[in-house]
Amino acid sequence: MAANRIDMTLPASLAASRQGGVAILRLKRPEKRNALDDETILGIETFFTSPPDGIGAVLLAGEGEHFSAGLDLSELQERDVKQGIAHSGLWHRAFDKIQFGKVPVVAVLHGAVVGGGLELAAAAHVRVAERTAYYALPEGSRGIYVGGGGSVRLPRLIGVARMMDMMLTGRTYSAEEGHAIGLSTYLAEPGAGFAKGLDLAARIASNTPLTNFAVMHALPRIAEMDPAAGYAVEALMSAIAQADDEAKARLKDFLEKRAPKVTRGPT
Ligand code: 1HE
Repeated sequence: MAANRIDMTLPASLAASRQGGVAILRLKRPEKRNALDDETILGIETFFTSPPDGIGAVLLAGEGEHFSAGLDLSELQERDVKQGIAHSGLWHRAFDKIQFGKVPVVAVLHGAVVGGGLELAAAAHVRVAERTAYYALPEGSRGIYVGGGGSVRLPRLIGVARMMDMMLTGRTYSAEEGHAIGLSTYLAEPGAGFAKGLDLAARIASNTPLTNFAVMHALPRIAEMDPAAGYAVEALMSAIAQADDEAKARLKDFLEKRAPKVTRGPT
């Protein structure tokens, strides 16, 4: 299926297109290794605040040899404390629009996925890593600290101890190591990540919106609740989802042998 342009005012460092029910957002500043300047972060916020009508998932990818080199270090001039807090707040706002936005996001990772680039990837719901991907948090050696929600999201993916190690020692994880510790849930051969991500995004877009809402918004919150509160919210969410007409139609399709069975399938 051909990609269609999306009419949205975005900075030159981002390109949006659409393929069926999937919107594709590309980091498009390969000459700077997709370093994330303020304009790009604002563009990400714009895109995820109002994704195109009718899409059911977003695919996020980077152009060039790397997913993202993180914060644009050339913009890191002398900020005072107040400006630093505001800058971090901008990243938090933009990445929250990804994690708690309207539709699930699949990120395709390749080459450097470092610093703020890793924080961006961590805000997505599914991560596909090509075998060229590598992960690092060079903030430690640059005398700075993560500011794009990394302290909140990364320990939930890989644990506090591994993030501490990455920041204190500058440790780099390969694609395979990152996969083993939970930074990705799919590995792809070099150059094959985009097609894999698009396939996954199309599958996600074919779910009912209510189920995708529950997975994006209820699941991570339930996981943070005490178990008793979690059971209560889960019961409510499950009752709401199953009462939807689309859910009833899908269950009927299965019972009347029109729906596909669960197969071992490719991973
Ligand atoms: C950049 C950036 C950047 C490249 N900000 N300009 N992130 C880092 O500490 C990672 C810094 N970057 C690197 O380690 C390397 O550039 C890469 C491993 C990612 C890629 O290496 P390579 O050899 O392919 O590219 P390069 O020659 O290093 O860079 C090409 C150009 O991109 C060059 O500019 P040019 O004008 O000399 O051509 C680089 O200066 C530029 N460039 N990375 C600005 N990050 C919310 S808090 C988050 C905190 C962080 O993210 S800290 C981590 C920052």
